Amino acid sequence: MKAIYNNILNSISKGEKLLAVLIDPDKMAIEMTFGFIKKVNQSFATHIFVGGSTVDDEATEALVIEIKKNTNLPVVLFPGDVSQITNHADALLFLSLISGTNSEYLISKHIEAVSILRHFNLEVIPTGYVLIENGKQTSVEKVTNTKPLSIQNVQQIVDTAKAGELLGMQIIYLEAGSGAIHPVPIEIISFVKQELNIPLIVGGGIRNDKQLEDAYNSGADLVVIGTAFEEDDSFFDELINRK
Ligand code: 1GP
Repeated sequence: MKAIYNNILNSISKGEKLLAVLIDPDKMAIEMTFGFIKKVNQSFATHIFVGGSTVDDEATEALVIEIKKNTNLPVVLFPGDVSQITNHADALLFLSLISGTNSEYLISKHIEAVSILRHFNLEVIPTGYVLIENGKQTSVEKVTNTKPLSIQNVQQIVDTAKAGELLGMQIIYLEAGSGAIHPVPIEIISFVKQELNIPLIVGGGIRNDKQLEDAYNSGADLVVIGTAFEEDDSFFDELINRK
């Protein structure tokens, strides 16, 4: 039962690049979902991620049900909290915030999630989540009460990502944070990629086609974009043209 993860591995082996559109249940009204997902379907997006730092209980489930009605793309949970886990999605990024030392986000929330996951038929993808400094404080930083890794200390970032792999995580997610001023620098993506034998996700602050292309060219296997679509859905048109 590793369909989503195996598909990611398959795409990578064929040299295909992946794009996830991130939808925050706090910012997407249910009645807007149909129109938005229609645009996602027309773009070259390969995945839909759903999650946010602060989301009302049950808002995620209602949104995921609505999204699933309107697309065949895999819907993957990217939860800010245990309350965002729903059995209606296809998979869950089981995020451990390995760039920080807050045990809540390293292991405690995961223990809490087990009583829910035990009854669910949800693909769980163990993910090493690495927060990188971007020029401003992001909500991940505030909510988790952790500091991002400095972009000056590339070796520490590389070693953190590698430690995640050696611990058995199946994906590493380099995160600049939602609405980041600067996306993860390309040289950091490239150094991390050279060390890893598992897929690499990159997200945060990617707002145009050039930044997307740079992330892919430096080694991102899957890029996550949320804010650029939320703020201006004409960004989809750029992506439709690439299809
Ligand atoms: C945030 O990496 C994602 O967790 C996407 O970031 O909203 O800045 O695209 P943006």
